[in-house]
Amino acid sequence: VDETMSFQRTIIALGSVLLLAACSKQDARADTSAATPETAAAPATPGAPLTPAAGGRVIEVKMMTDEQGNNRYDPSTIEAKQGDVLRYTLVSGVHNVNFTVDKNVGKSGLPGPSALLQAPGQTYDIAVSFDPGEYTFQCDPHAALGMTGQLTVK
Ligand SMILES: [Cu+2]
Repeated sequence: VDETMSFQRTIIALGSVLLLAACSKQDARADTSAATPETAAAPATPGAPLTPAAGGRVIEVKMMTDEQGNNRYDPSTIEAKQGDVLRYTLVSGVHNVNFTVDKNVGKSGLPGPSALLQAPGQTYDIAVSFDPGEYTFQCDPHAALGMTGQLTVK
């Protein structure tokens, strides 16, 4: 009787080990497949040049400090559709772009604030991949001086 019991225990223990091994193998496979698309979609460097989706376009938004000393985006009102690319281009001054969370309550997929652009000609690309709706963006150092913009995503 003792021998039978111990044999049964061995079988049960062996079964558990095999089950564990099968589970951990499956987990590892699931992790790999989940991580791959995310890695591929994320640009290597935030703001790095992007290619619009098929049928999309690049929309250039100039960032400048004009002759009168006004800090502004040109244009400051933009319409875009998902798949387009917003290309913020520094013309003069030092500026950034930040889609303000407080003015975009409830919106998902907002890009984070960009770094300050300091070299004329420098660009910062943002893929229009967020929800259709109205968005507000600003230059953080000049927001109080009115350097803000509106984006409508169709
Ligand atoms: Cu600015």
